[in-house]
Amino acid sequence: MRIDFKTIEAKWKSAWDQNKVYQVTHLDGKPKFYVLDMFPYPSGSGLHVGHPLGYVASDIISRYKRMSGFNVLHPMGFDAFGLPAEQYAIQSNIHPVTATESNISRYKEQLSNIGFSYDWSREVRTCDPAFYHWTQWIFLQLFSHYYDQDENKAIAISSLIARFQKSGNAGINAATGQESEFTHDDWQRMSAKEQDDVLMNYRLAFRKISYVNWCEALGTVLANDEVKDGVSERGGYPVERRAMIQWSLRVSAYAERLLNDLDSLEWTDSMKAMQSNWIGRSEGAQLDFDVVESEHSVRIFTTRPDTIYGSTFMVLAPEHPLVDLITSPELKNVVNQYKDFVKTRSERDRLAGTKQMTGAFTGAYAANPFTNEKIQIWIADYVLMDYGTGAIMAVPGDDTRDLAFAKKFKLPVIEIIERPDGGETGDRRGVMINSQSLNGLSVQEAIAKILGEIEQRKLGSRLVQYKMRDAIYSRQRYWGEPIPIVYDTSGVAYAMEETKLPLVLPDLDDFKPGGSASPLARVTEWVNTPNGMQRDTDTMPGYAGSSWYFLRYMDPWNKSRFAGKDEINYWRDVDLYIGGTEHAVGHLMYARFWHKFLYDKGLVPTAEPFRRLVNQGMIQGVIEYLFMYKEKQNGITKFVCTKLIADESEDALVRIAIPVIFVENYGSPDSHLTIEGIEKLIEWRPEYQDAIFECTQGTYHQGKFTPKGTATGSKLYTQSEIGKMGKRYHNVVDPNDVVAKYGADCFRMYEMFLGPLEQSKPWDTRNIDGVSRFLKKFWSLFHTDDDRFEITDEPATREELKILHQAIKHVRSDIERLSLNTCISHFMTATNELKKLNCQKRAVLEPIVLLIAPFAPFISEEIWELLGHQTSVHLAEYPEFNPHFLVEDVIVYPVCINGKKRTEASFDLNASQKDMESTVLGMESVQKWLEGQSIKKVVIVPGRMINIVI
Ligand code: ANZ
Repeated sequence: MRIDFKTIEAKWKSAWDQNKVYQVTHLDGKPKFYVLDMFPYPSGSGLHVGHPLGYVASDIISRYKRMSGFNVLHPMGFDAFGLPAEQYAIQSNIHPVTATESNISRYKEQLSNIGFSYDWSREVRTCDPAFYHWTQWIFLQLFSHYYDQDENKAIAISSLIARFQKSGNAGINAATGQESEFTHDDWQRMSAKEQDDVLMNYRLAFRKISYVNWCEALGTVLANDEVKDGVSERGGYPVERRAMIQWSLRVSAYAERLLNDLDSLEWTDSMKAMQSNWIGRSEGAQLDFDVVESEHSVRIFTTRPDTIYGSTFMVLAPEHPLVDLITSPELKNVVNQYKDFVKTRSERDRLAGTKQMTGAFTGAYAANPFTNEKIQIWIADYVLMDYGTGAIMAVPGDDTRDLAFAKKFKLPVIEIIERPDGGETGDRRGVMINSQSLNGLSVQEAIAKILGEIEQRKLGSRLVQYKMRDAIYSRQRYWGEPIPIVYDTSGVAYAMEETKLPLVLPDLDDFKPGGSASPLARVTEWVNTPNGMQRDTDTMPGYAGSSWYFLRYMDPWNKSRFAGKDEINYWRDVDLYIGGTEHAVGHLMYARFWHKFLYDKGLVPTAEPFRRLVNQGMIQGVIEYLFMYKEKQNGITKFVCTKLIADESEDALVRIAIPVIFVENYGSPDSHLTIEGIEKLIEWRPEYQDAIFECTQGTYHQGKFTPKGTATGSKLYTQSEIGKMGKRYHNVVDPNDVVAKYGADCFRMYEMFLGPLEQSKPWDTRNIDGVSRFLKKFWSLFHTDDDRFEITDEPATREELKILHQAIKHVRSDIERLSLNTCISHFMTATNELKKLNCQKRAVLEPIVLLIAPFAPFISEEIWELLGHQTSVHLAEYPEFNPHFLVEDVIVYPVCINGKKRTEASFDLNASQKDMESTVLGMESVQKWLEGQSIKKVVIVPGRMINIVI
């Protein structure tokens, strides 16, 4: 038995294309169902078997819903702008346009091999001007709106300007960075540039000086979620904090709604938790501490105002504007040195823990407003400038970081809480002590009481803070959407005229990053507009296009709008979104924010874009790690290889996840490392160019690895681990290879069979043969041993129908739960059972083909045609489950003639013997045995058998 899957796949791929089987329109009249995959960025390495895991699942659901009477929108496209695409272009020295184009072709070829039911006519590419026209347009809408906290929505900036003209900014309750108040007179007196600066403090897309993650090697600013462990996520290059003028999006204005609306979503609890932690709502108070012998005061944010009697010093963020104003002259040098040190610290380092506290005393003092005690003002990197007010009252009595800091710098500690047994610092349990009016109260009571006092004495006010930052929106790179803003000679920013969009990215030969200015700044003829303005030269970040692409799929051809009203009102939102957890915050947060903004403008009908979200697990591969000790000698890094010993001190040991290529003993604890392994390390980390590699009996020196000794010597020690699959780990499996060997249906089913969708699991081809054998067996239900298609129109027996309906019941309920691996098991069981019965009946097998069609689209389509159908199986109706066939009180009786089984008959458990007898005698399959014979008697053994004696 052989399935010629290559021919079958080629035939149906082109037939589906030609007949537009998967194309949809919003005018269909059926209920809609929108199934979306997180679209890929087309990297140079193509897809590996891990990528399609989610795509296969969403395709099964799409096909199932389509066959269940829904009009299914199932599109695909490419997130083609952004750093990865550009890095690839730079590395391969191919222009991003060309590289992106060819990467997309490769992806499409790989995807089409797997038989997905995408409506390719709706494909979008974020780097296509027809698409980014609308990315730019939405950006301009954000630019021309502010967030009104009284109305709780975005409002046009023109109405804000009208209010400024009338009464200044008094009484305006907006999400803003504007601190000072101004009157209508002040407003009128401001220059155009000053007014522009004020408006920037209100706009939802705005420019300001921000502390950003600057990556010199990549030549751009990175978002927080693009930085991991102080280095860039892509490439692992060092990142430093730098103050730069940048575009940002005021996501924080939507923090409360982004948090509250999580309740309405069908997402996993862990995804919701990640979102709400990122938003990070904290209730507390802000209050002012006067700086002694100065006109300044320091405003702090605290979630624990109850601890104020224990505040024994203050800490400002080193970037705090007050630092220069209050530092005493003799400490200026120390303070400035410390500030320089902090510039090299990533935000992650700064929040890393209490082990290595650093800081500097400013020489200034503040007065604790409740005790009037004079306390020292310090600066330290554990206080961040862009959270709260950038300053804290330090309470070493109930805060671990403040305590570690106090211990290190010998600052006073006052115990303010008597903790119960087992109580811990900061757990908010216990009774207040040493706190005057608060003594004896619980933490909660004390917070309530002191808040009242703070407000009554006008020392401060209640404040809700969000950890979520405004998203930096500028990149100093070439491969992104140009920002459609122009500046006049005084630097005032203007939105480009909407009718002039899209602002097309100029075609540059030299697109490499250079310093802190974007490559676009080099194109003076593009920068200078005919009417004497200058264009913004930054581009938008990678997440711009992905923040709204799902709306474009609804109407990708629209030239006058981001998508037509009717189309949006029909498709509304995404019913099922499948993608990786790596987007738990970044993409999903930005997309929700853009959507809410569009919702405020009445441009989309729902407040949330993705109703149900499912995260597929990762398919993992085997990674080899190399263990080495790193030590510096005379300025040269030296790596000494050794076996990993569990209790080695972590500081000396570097575990470098390098792509090691093995020639022998693959995967054993002491595999050999080849010279290629070392070369890969240097390619990855050129700064180790001159490092010396030493191992027990071999040396690696300046580009040469000279094994010494015998064949058993010269080993570097490695360890295998299950981890990510990726080019950099040399463990990629190309789906094309699997499809070529086993066929697309087998590939799809095998990916699902690996385990529950949400779980991560290693790619392990050992069991793929099992799935392949199953498909052959399934095929053999319809074929004779010599491969002839053969099917009968005989009526199905009760037993066969039971197998069928058991399968329908389980598969239907498992699909709905997205438990796709168990569906495969049900197919296997049903196939085995029907094979045993030698069932070749259309009445049973035809519904089974329908049932399996979403999983194995090619084979099922081929068999469907062989069964005589002229239209696609994928447009047929999904089989319905009939409980009648599973009712166990129906008994299938073997009907025997003179003790020999000739046929079967089903009867209710409580059917009368008389009825059974007459029914059996009337059956065609019985009568042919009775012809010309006389019946002696009919013996019925209830529940067991019927025997006709002749
Ligand atoms: C006094 C205090 C006493 C605090 C105490 C905590 C415990 P969450 O809950 O994360 O919002 N803080 C405020 N602004 C900060 C900044 N810019 N950088 C670093 N830390 C900052 O944390 C709020 C608490 O973190 C605030 O409450 C403040 O320390 C600190 F027993 O004030 B607390």
